[in-house]
Amino acid sequence: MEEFFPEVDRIAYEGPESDEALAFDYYDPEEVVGDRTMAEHLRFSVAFWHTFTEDGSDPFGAPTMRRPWDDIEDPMEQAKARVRAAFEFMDKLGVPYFCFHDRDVAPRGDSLAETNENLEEIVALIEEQIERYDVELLWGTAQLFYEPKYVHGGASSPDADVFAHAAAQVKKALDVTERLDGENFVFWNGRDGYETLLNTDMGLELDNTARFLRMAADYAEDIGFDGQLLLEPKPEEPTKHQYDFDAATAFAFLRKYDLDDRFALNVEANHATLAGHTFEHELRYARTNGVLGSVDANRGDKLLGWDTDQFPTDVYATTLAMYEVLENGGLTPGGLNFDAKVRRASFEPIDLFYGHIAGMDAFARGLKAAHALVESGELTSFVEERYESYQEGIGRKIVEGDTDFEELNRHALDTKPIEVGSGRQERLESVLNRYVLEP
Ligand code: XUL
Ligand code: CO
Repeated sequence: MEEFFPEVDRIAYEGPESDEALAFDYYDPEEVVGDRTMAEHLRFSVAFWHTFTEDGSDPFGAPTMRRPWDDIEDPMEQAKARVRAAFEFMDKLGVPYFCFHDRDVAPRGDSLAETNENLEEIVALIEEQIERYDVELLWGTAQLFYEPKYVHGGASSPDADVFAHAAAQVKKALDVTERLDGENFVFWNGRDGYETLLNTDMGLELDNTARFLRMAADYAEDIGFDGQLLLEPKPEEPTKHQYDFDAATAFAFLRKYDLDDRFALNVEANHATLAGHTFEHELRYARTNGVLGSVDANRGDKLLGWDTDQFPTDVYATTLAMYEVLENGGLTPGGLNFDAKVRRASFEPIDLFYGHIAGMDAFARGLKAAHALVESGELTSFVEERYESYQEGIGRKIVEGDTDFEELNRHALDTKPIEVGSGRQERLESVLNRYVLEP
């Protein structure tokens, strides 16, 4: 068998005592945590684009990464080698899922029809690899942001021909996602936003975006795709103002256009940072509103104002994220997709393994800490007590919709003094520390 990563065997769980770097310290797929195994809780996925198409170039510098398939000149042969490498990689890593954009896996042709043919040919190979390995498709998506025609957006483009082209691309991407038994389909339409209001009809752009999503949902139904449809919020980059700014904005959009029963959200850590939120805020907002569908697991850098897409290695962040996931009852059919890339200076193929191992271990450890925290009930009992005034008396009447301003006014005039309790933030942070440090 062709080997793209001959220096790596299957990555095994060896525990924190082991000094083997190509092994998991905390991720043991079979270990049962609460009601399911770690693998079932975490549903890890490799992002095809970051792991198999990045070359380490940045606006100031040339590619730093030479991959084993880079010497293959024919674009289709190179694409096939990439796919085979991807499955070898995921198999060795023991990651059960992957995600891809249509244009990550197959080269563009001279026309949309030729591009579709290329995609079909590569998808046939992916299908074969899925059969052969224990790896499945978490989600597919259409890449509607690279080509110059998408300069003003896809669904929100001022040009109807671009809207139609974007629709054709999504149609095909849905077809192949269905063919590959994908469990979800993501819409991150990266240029659906604007640079300046001086040239923008915001109302039409929003209405058209909703029309686009509705037609996509209808088409998904027509072809029998019963996976989850997901919108991925991001506040900026590449456009200055993206319409799906954050979970709250995306949810309001879905509600306004009556799409909230068809779409859930794919929440990404780094996008939360860019929106000025914490990751757990975005997860909580989505969960509270019943639309937490899936997660792009990565990390940003608060000192940098762009989407750094780093591997998530901060155990506090993964603990708080997994707390939300557990309280959500899990993510299925969503998962934790590593929308993350190794740094430009981590250019060796082996770094791709180290990046994923670090992320998987951080989430495994976060899962255990979060599970212990949930089980202890230390946070929930505090929160319950904090709101207990709504259990009886005037509070109960408020939540039951059984009072009005006249009665509340009388209640306020009669209540003195009002005694409010401490929020105990520091105490609760030390509780959190205890679970993070000794899950
Ligand atoms: C861009 C981003 C995308 C989506 C899929 O910031 O996160 O990779 O996840 O298009
Ligand atoms: Co993403």
